[in-house]
Amino acid sequence: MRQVDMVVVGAGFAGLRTLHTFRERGLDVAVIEANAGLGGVWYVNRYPGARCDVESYDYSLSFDPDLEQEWRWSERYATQPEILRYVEHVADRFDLRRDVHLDTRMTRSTYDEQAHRWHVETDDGDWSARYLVMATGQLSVTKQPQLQGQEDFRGRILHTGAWPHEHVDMTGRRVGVIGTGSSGTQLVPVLAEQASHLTVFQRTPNYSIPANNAPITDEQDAEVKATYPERRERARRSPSGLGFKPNKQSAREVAEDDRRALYEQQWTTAGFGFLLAYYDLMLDERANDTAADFIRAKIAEKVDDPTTAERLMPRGYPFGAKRPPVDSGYFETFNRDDVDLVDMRETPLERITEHGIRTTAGEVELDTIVFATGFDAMTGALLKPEIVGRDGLTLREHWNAGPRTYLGVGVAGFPNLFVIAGPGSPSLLSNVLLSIEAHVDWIAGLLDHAAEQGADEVEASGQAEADWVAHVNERAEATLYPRAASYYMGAEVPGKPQVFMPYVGGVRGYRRVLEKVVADDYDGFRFTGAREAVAS
Ligand code: N01
Repeated sequence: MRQVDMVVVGAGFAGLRTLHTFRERGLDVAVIEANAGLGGVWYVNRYPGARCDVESYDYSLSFDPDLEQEWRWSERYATQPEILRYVEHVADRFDLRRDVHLDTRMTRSTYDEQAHRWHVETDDGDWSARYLVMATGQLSVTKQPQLQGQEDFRGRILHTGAWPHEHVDMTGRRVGVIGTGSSGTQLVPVLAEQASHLTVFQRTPNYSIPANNAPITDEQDAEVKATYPERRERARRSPSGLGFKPNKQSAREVAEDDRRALYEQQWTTAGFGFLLAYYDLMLDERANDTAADFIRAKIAEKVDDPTTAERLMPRGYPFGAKRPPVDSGYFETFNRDDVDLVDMRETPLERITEHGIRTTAGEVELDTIVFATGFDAMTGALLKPEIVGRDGLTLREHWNAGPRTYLGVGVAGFPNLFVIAGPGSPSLLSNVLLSIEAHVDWIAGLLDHAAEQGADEVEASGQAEADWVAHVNERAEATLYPRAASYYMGAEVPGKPQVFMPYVGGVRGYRRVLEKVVADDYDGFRFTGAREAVAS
């Protein structure tokens, strides 16, 4: 069994940043990665049109000023290949590859209460480590629907989150896409250019915001790089980690013309930040309605056929309660003669057939079906391997009513296990790269504190965890977020506990919580094991 100080699971941004940080602090770190390459979700999520919906300058690592200065992003929203090149560059620049074990899947990890160490089992041998860090991402286990008749289909079935590495030529093919979240919304305009005919099967329409993507000019690049520290600080102090200053006005207290003018301006500039046009969009249903109405009117403007436009208009849940896609020409794609929309609420899918998809309105013949059906979000990758803590309790058992963490970082009963951007932290409600870095640095401080105490065991207390879970729920209940069947709520996987998982308190508010915990000597964590360790 190989002995290290820390095993990190996952070689995406979170895993690589963890490796770098703890190696710099003198720990012997091994990263276990199931994929054949670095990059986590960006390694597998390579469907045509895949790109980030956070601006490139913000969706990048901030720990090294030279790295910030030397990397040149080409577009406002980077494509998946560009992000992957960046990951590779970071790995080479900081010599990270030598501690990453690719093609290696963790299958089970068990905490040894005597030795205060994790026994990490993989399909390529075992490891023993003081610390186990789950850097497995929030959207890394794909949700593969099992539709009736799927095995009968003679064509090809693909998933956006597990796209083949070789080029997939869709030229002249009849393609069907199921799923209209961020992935589907990005994929559809690109596929429409290639396929001979595209049919989009929609279950729930989405409030998609235009990306207004554009190449980055040299002047813009120089401008950002001249003030990068300020930009980073703005992001850290903003609610979402995107640097947008929240508008302190209510959408309801402004004149209609002023509101429309602001929405117009946000629509053409802000991307995801549209959600922050007024502070109460996610707090007050009537405020939210003003934004939802604006977006529906935009859809009506963009889509020529009124019936299709009506079908594409989201209704019945608040704007933002499902993560809004950020698109480039999604709605306009339905003006093409070779693109059809099937509304599965009107004409439900009956089954997959040999030749395509049959709904109650008849059969659509297809050569390729693409599932853009998303992920088992936030808990999928954490519960896939078996993680066994104190007294033989598994994480799955501990989380059978939904994920329970202290601050999204620690789990009671699972000493020396840390989650990066886990449930109970801003995670998917934030610029996740910023949240990843904040967690890695915070855990570094936590382990320094443990070392100062002479403790070799750090564990969230059951009370601190229970209080935090209650706080996370209470904050979510005060918003409109729980009013949609979203993956934030665990609604994406049948049978998954319906609990609001990310922390809605914002990056800035969450950072204050973390600072307070530090000021209170890491209140809520137990530091133990020193005497036993010294004695043994
Ligand atoms: O997944 P989703 P995604 N039958 O869960 C439908 C990030 N991301 O891969 O809403 C029929 O959002 C489902 O319908 P419904 C980003 O955080 C980022 O698109 O459940 N339909 C929905 O339409 C994003 O939010 C980027 O009714 C089924 C869709 O499939 C997250 O990843 C790019 C179905 C799933 O949407 C996930 O996005 C891509 C079924 N059985 C992704 N099951 C960027 O950075 C599911 N659906 C831009």
